[in-house]
Amino acid sequence: MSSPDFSTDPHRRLNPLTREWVLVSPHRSQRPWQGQVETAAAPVELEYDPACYLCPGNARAGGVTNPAYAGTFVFTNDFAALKPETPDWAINEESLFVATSEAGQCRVICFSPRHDLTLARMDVADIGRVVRAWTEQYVELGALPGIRSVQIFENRGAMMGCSNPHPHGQVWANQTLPTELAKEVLSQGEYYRAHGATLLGDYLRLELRKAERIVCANHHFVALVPFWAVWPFEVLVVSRRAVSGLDQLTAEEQAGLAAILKQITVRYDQLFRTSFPYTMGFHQRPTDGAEHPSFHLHAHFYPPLLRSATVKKFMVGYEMLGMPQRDITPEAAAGMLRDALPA
Ligand code: H2U
Ligand code: ZN
Repeated sequence: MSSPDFSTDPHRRLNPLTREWVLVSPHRSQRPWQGQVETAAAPVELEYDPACYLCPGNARAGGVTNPAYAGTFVFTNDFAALKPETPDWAINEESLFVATSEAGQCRVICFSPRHDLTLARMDVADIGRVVRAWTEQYVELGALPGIRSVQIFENRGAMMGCSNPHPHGQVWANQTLPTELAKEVLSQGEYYRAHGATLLGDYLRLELRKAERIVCANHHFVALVPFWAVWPFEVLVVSRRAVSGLDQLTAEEQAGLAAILKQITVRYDQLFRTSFPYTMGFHQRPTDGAEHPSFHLHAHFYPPLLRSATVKKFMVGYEMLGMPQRDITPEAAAGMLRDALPA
C-alpha cells in the first residue's frame, strides 16, 4: 500500500457520527460547468417590509398579528408539521406496512425585528440573544411530557427553500428521534463506552493538532470543515468543553457560540460575495430524561454552493443511487474559508 494523497487520489472517507461514507474525487473540481446557473442573492435593503409576515406588527399568513417585538420573537408555526394533540396509534401489516402516529410541536423564531439583517449582519450581542432564545426553546420543549428530541435549525436563502429573507429559524420537537439524531446518538454512545471520552472531544483534539481543516476558533468553540464533509463548504461547530446541550453552556460559552456563528457566516458571505445560503442546525442530547454524557453539542452548516455564488451542488445520479461525493477537498475548502477574512 502506498501513502495517501488526499489532493489527487479518489478515496472514501468515513463519517464516524453517522457511519456513512463519502467519495472524495479531488481531480473533478476542474471539470467544466454548462448547466444551470443561479442568480446570487442581493442583500435585502428594507429594514421593515409591510408585506413580510415576520416583521413586527404585521399579520401572518394564518391571520394572527405579530406583536411590536424588539428582540427575538417565538411563535407556534401556523402550518406546523407536528401537532401536540395527535391521536396515538401504530400499524404493522406483515412488516411491510409499518407506521406510527407522531406528536410534537413546531415553532418559528424571529432572530431580529430588522427585516434586512442576517446572522452575518447582526452584531454578536444580538446573536447572543438568539442563542438564549434557542436555549430556552430546547429547555421548554424538551421538558414537555412525550418530547424526546428538539431540533433547532435555520434555512437561509431561497436556494435552501427558505420562504422569507427576514432572519428566522425553526424548532421542531417530537416524540421520537429523527433519523440523523438517532445515528449520532448510537455512534457517540458506542464510542463513549469504548473510550471513556466523547467522540467529538477526541476528534476536536486531533483536528486542532493537525490544523488542516480548522476555519476559526475562540476560547469556547471551534469551527472546522469535517474530514468527512459532503457539502462543498460544510462546517462543523464543536464546543471545546464536552456538554450535551445548549442548556449546559455558561454565559461565557453562549457568548463564544454567538461570536463563532458571526465568524462563520461573515466568512461565507465574504468568500462568495453574496448573502450565502445554507441550512444550519444544532444536534443536542435527546430530551428523554437520560443524561447522555456521550453526546457532544455541535452545529452543522450545510451550504449548497459550489465554487461560486452561481453554481450549486445537486445530490443526483451516483449520489442518490450510490453515495455522496465531493470534488473540492475539506482541506481546500477550510483554507478558502480561513483566507476569506484577515486572521
Ligand atoms: P422557512 O424557515 O423554511 O422559511 O419556513 C418558515 C416557516 O414559517 C414555515 O414552516 C411558517 C411556515 O409554515 N409560517 C408561519 O408559521 N406563519 C406564516 O404566516 C408564514 C410562514
Ligand atoms: Zn420582515
